[in-house]
Amino acid sequence: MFDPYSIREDFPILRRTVNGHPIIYFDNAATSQKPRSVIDAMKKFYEENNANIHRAVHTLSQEATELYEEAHKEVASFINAESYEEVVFVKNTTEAINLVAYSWGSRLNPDDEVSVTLMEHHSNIVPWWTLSKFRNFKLKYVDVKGDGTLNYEDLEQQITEKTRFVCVTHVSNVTGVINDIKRISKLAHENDALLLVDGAQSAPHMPVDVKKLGVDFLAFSSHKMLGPTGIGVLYARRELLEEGEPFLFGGGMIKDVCYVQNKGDLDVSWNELPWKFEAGTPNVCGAVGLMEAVRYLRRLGMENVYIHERNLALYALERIEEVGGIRVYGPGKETERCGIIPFNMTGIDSHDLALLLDQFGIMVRSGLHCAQPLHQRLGLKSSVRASFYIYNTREEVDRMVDILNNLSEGLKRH
Ligand code: 7TS
Repeated sequence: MFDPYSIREDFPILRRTVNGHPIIYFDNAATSQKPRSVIDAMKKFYEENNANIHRAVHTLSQEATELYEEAHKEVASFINAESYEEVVFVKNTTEAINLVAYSWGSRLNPDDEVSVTLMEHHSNIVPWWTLSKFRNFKLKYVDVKGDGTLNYEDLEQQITEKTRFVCVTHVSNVTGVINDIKRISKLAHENDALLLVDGAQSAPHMPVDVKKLGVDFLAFSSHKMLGPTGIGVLYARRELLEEGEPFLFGGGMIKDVCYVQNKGDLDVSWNELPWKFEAGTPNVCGAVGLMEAVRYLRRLGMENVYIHERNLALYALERIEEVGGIRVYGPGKETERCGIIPFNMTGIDSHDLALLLDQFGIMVRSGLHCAQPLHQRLGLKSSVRASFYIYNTREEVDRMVDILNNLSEGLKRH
C-alpha cells in the first residue's frame, strides 16, 4: 500500500516549520527532500568505509570500491540497462548532457543537423547551441503546441537523413507533459539519428526502462530522486561508450600510460567501461546515497510513485482552477502528466506570489524554471510552479488552495 502519510515519517525535514507553519514542500522538480535511510547511509559510509576507490589494496579501499560499483549495478537495474558498464556517474543531468555533446557531438559537421525541442530545460539546449556555433551544424527547434504538448507533426517534418541527434526531455519540468519517447525513438532511428533523452523529471517519478523506450543516451540527477546533490547518471548503450572518446582525462580513466623511450612519447589506453568516462576521484559517498535512494524508490514501486503523483496532479488541477483569477497552463485533465502544475494569478507577479505562499510555509518555484523558450512559446513572462513527490498529500494541496482563495478575495477587494 502506497501511503504518503507513513512515507512522510521517513523525511526528517518535513517536521520543520517555516514562518510558524509546517512546511509544505512543492518544489520537488528543483530538488527532492531526502529520507532518513539516505542520510544514514552516507553518514555510515564516512564513519565506517571511507577511502579512495580503485586504487589501494587495503580493506577500506576495497569496501569503498565495492559500494561504488554496487551503486552502478543498482542504478543499471533501476533503468533496465544491460549492465553496470552502461552507467556512468557524473555530477548531474547537466554534466551528462555536456558529456554527450563533447564526446559524441564534437564529431558533427556543417552538413549535419541536431533537433532539440522548445520545451527543453536550458541544460538540453545550451550545450547543443554552443556546439553548433563551434562545429557549424544546423540546430533545429521542434515546436510545442499551445497546451505545452510536443508538436509531433513538426518533429516528423524536421527529422531527416541529415539529423544526427534528437535531444528531448522525457517530462517537461514546467508542465509535467510526458513525451512519447517510443514514438520519437522510432523516428530518430529510422533516420539513423541518435536519441538523447533528458530523464531529470522522469527517472524520479515514473518507471523508466531504457530498452523499452529505445533510448541511446539517458541523463538524470540523483538530487531530484531522494539522493544527494553532486551525483548524476549518464546511461549510454555499450557500443556507443565503447567507441566514444572521453571528455575528461586523468587518473582512474586510463589503463596504461607507458613512456616509450625510443618514441619519446606515451602509449596510452583507456580503462574499462564505465570508468573510462569517470576521470579523477569520483563522488563515492554520493554514489552510496544514490544507491540507497534508488532502493527506497524501488521498495515503493515506480508505478505506484507515478500513480500517486498523477492523482495528486489531477486533484490539484481541479482545485486550483476553482480559485478566482488563476490561470493554469499545460494540457487538460484528459492528458497523462506528471505532478507538475504551472500557474499564475491575475494582478500578481510570480515571485511575489511565491513569496506570499512562503509566508505560510509553502515552497513553490517562480520565474522561468530554466525553460525560457517554452515560456516564450506559451506567451508567458513567468509562472509559479507547484511540483509534487511521494510525500505530498491532498491536504497540502487544499491548504495551498485555501491560501490562494484568500489572496484572490483580497486582491478583488483592492
Ligand atoms: N533537465 C530537466 C528537465 C530539469 O528539470 C533539470 C533541472 C535539469 C535538466 C538540470 O538538472 P541539474 O541537476 O543538472 O541541475 N530542473 C530544475 C527545475 O526545474 N528547477 O530547478 C532545477
